[in-house]
Amino acid sequence: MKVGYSNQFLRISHEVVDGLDRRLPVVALETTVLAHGLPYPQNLELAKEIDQICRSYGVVPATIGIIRGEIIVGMNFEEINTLISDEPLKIGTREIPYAVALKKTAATTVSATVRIARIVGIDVFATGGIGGVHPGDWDVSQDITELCKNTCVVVSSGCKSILDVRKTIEFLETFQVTVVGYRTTKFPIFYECISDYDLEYVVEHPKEIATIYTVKKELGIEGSVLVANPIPAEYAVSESEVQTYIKTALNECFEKGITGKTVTPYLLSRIAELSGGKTVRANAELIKNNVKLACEIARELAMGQT
Ligand code: PSU
Ligand code: MN
Repeated sequence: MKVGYSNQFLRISHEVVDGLDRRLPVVALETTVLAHGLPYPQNLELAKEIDQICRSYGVVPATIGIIRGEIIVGMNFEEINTLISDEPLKIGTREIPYAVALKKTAATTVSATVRIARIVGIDVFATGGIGGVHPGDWDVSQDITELCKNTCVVVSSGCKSILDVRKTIEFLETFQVTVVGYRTTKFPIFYECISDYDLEYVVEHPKEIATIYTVKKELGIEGSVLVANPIPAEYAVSESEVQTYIKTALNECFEKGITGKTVTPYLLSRIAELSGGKTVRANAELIKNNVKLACEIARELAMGQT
């Protein structure tokens, strides 16, 4: 398909088409974190705040999701509201064809969002945390395989400590994902900005990230640049505190027989309840912080093109 244009399965909003045509900075945003990661109405409020942040940077926001089989790039609030209220599926890249063909409503995870962003030609994507390697039986997120295949700048706050963080970092290496810490030498673990996991490659400025990405793209080295951007310290929740909530919630999963991809949404909602909303606030703040950095990178990339 021609980059930047809608087709029978995929509709790009006029604003995003215009942004891509004029080579304005555009940032892709996912919908799983809204639909499955945060409670209502905080998720809709966050969507509005993200939109405002993007606009304050002169960036076109491109929220991606699927409504009744139609892939939408550049969802408006009404569409976001429809999606989150419609008990959407949570889909990765491999489920995109299923959702479209069977006319499902679906929230896109990191993998599906990066793939759709690539299809339409968006280079920068902001999220909360990426999926990775789960502890225990084999369960490795498609996010990692997508990041190794498709070229995009992905700004995240690392991954949650409910994952096996060390194995996730090793998988990122095996699959040749370029990982850089933004002003940090530690791989962030979502709610907490410091961790026991060292990051070797550190950048200090959004322009450096834009250049790394441009080099990767120009040389044809497939795969993404994963930017590890820690939660602002004032909103961090200590890992020891988070661990107590996780322990309780995991025990409940075991007792209730909750497995597979419903585990993370269950853990997130229980951690939110057990922390009295503290983790929800942290989640929203780290996403906003990632959106800001993504906007700065997108602006640097756009400036480099002219
Ligand atoms: N981690 C979080 N919050 C999230 C997710 C992960 O801290 O909302 C979502 C993202 O959309 C991510 C997906 O791409 O979960 C990974 O799911 P799975 O492990 O099922 O691949
Ligand atoms: Mn999985």
